[in-house]
Amino acid sequence: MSVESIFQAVIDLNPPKVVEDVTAEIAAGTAVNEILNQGLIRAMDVVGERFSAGETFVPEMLMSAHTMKAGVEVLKPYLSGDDVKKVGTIVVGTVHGDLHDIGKNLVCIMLEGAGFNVVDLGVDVLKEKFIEAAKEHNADIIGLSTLLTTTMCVVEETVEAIHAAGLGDSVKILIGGAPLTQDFADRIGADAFAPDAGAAGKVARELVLQ
Ligand code: B1M
Repeated sequence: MSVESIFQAVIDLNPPKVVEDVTAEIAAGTAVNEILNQGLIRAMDVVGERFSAGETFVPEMLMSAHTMKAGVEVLKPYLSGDDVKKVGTIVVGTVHGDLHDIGKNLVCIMLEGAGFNVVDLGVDVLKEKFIEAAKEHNADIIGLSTLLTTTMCVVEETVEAIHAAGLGDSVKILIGGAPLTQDFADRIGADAFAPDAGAAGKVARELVLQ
């Protein structure tokens, strides 16, 4: 049992072993961030590299996602605190055309931990849906996630639509996901960029408390 064995169990596509090892590492007092970053997320990076190299295919990526989710479920109570006073509401989703949700789900967990009421719209979310949900829930922030370079333009279109709907003054826009950067956020007129789930919680708090 070790963080290394969690990493290996994700690579081996073995959810029961991931659950067993994550549970054991928590009991042994290993830092939750180490389990997440060095065990689970590092394994997804290896899966991605193998996919790029043509060594694995979509079914394996799908199974690796399922395996990682089993580990995240065990970690979830340790990532978000229940007793944090609510600081605001954030509507979050993966933009239209993109089905990746593991990173977005982690971001939602960390935002809850940072004190937000989180409205998770899921994946493949149309720009109109973000606007409608932000109005309905009187959101302070809209969070846009994407993992594909091909859907970066959809993030830009969604930001434009939010501004065109007149929400830009009352609702801040936070973006994140592997291909996105602070430069990209500045260029498209988003209010903030967060490189990872931990940073998303911190940046979102800064946006509403500033
Ligand atoms: Co896909 N996929 N995938 N995939 N997939 C990537 C992203 C890829 C990099 C793999 C590769 O080629 N190396 C590549 C994208 C290349 C590119 O665009 N440049 C890719 C591709 C090409 C594809 C398909 C096109 C493959 C195909 O069909 N030919 C297809 C696209 C389908 C679609 O979306 N329309 C596809 C499909 C899939 C699966 C469905 C099989 C599956 C996703 C299952 C799921 O999510 N439920 C999948 C997977 C698992 C991956 C990899 C292997 C893992 C993604 C992941 O979960 N990472 C991925 C390779 C990789 O990431 N290394 C890959 C772990 C996660 C914790 O990290 O999501 O980056 P991440 O989230 C981080 C940060 O980015 C940030 O915080 C998170 C936590 O710290 N963050 C935010 C994310 N959102 C944020 C929002 C914020 C703030 C921070 O504020 C709102």
